[in-house]
Amino acid sequence: MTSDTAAAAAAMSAAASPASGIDRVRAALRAAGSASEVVQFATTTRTAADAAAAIGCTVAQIAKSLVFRSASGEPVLVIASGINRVDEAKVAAALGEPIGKADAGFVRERTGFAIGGVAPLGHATKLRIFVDRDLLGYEEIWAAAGHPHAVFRLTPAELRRLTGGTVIAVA
Ligand code: 5CA
Repeated sequence: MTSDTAAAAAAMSAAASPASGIDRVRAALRAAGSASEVVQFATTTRTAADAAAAIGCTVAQIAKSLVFRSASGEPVLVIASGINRVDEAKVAAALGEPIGKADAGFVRERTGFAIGGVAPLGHATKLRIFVDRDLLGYEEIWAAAGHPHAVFRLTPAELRRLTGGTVIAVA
């Protein structure tokens, strides 16, 4: 299978079965030796504000996973504090090439997750990852778990370890 075919298959299975995104996150957590548990809510956790309201934490403690597309067409994941607006110029400077917003199809194809449920790990393809340094200031943070009603709790140190992301100022 080519990597394009694999990405398309992962994207199709993510579309066909909402639970598969959560399963993929759980599997990635276990494979990395994390004991973090996925928590599902009846209410939506689609946005950082929704997630914070459901969890009962601050919006700043939500690690939102935003997908961008580099000028050369590669996926770039920026994991940012829920209160920060990502400055594309700062990410571009760290990456070494311009980035732009990714559309919903590109996000699904490259991560295997639908927007609103993009997790920081368990992706369908390899992504270049940057972590917002502001997230390091919290004892615990929460991230999407592959579905717009699912999240998991972790520490900033675990986020760095699980993603291998480069810590930068994104805002
Ligand atoms: N589950 C929550 C909190 S963990 C979550 O995923 N939040 S999020 O901020 O990471 O995801 C929502 C983000 O998806 C938005 O901030 C926005 O950047 C992006 N988004 C929303 N709609 C679209 C769209 N139509 N095309 C591309 N990106 C979109």
